[in-house]
Amino acid sequence: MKFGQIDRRQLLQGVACFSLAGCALDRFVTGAHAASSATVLNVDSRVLDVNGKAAKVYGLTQPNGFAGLETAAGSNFQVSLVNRLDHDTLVHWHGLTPPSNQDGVPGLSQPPLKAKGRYEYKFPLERPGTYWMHSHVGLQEQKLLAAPLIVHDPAEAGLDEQNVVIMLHDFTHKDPVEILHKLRSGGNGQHDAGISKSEGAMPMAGNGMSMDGKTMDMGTGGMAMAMEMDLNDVEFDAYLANDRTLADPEVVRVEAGAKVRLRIINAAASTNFVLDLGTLEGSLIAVDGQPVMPVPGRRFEIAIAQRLDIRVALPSGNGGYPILAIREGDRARTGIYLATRSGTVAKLADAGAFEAPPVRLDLEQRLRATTPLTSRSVNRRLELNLTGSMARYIWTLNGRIYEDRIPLKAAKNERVEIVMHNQTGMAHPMHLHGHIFQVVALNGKPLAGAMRDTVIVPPKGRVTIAFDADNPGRWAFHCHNLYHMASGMFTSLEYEA
Ligand SMILES: [Cu+2]
Repeated sequence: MKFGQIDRRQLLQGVACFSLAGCALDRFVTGAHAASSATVLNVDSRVLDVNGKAAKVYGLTQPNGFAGLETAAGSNFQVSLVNRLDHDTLVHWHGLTPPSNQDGVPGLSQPPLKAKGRYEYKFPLERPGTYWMHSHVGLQEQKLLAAPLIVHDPAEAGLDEQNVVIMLHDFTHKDPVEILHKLRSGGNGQHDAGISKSEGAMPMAGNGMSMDGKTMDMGTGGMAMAMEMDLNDVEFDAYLANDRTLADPEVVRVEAGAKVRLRIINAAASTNFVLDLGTLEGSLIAVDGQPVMPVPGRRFEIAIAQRLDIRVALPSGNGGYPILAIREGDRARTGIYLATRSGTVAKLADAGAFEAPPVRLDLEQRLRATTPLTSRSVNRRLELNLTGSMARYIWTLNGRIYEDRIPLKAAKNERVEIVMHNQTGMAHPMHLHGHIFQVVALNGKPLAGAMRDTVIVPPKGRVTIAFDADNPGRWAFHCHNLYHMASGMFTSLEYEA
């Protein structure tokens, strides 16, 4: 699978492009943006070598092997999605705001795409940014059914800046269905099925409400009802950056002194990371594709499903620079290298000396949107309790699993505010489909925070988001930890007629 590292200078010089996406960008850069036909995206299976062991995973590629899609704002998103598998799939365009019936969520937006079937998608692309696409069917995302979706900004066409896309995954050789089954059978079977050994103590269980409204028991470890917070509930075999581990990392060639825009996508099923730029000084310029007031730094939190756009300026001499992603609460890491043509790269182990802290709201509280929501009064306030039980591995919203949900309601043109209150011992990266929201309060403290589509709500924390109800339909609203979502932490936002 080819990930698109487009050298914009090559494009500007008219050198033949080496990927379809590059060609699309070239058309855009040169202004000859002719009426285009749909880009074919094939969902297929493929074999990936992970640390010397073959794994059958999914792929989401154009016919030339290019992973995902690069296009430009101001054009149409026009895709022909082809299912080359022998079973159902469906792909969600994460961060885009399509009409509801093109959002790719089975049961809410459209039926699953049958084996050998094809869906056509077409809607205007207004917002540039770093987005991604992934399956919303079963646990397919864990088997890498995901790809980058980059929407370039026409206003940035002349920038002398190299785009480098980095897509992160957590990887397991096990069957994710088996992992989920073991999580749900709970308790002491954790050591043999890819389940983390790190959480011996019980976390606090939700708000005492189970999905059937009865008081929730604390499971076998109830007497030890510790306040301990859980970080990772699945042990993985590897962490990938653009499908590769640090044993065989991608090396992206750059000019000495080059300006680089990293577009980092956390496509992991169940892992929050801390991004580490090493000796490079970065400037965070966008989260989830939406611009923020620049935040300087070398380490940045990135929760499941979030994206970071970071500008770095390389030193003038030759060199190699690892860009790492470290699993929270752990030393395990993955990454790529930026390296000048004669710059050497020293191999790094897949575990470093630095244990990344838990991903919380440290970065979030520093973020300020460059284009916040307009100032207006809130028409509707909703409360969403993040509930559940680690012991029984049932994760819920307002005490209910998806099948028993009471949809959140909104009416067109309302300003809606949702207070999310996490009553569990795990962090939950919450994703609302079809809208870009603003983070307007953290633990009750107001801020003019980032515009986003995914925000982490830490254990016992409260995060308030606001958005304009401008995209009627039925929308998914869920925790983006795949195993939490599959266990019930999923509701919908539905517009009143
Ligand atoms: Cu969750």
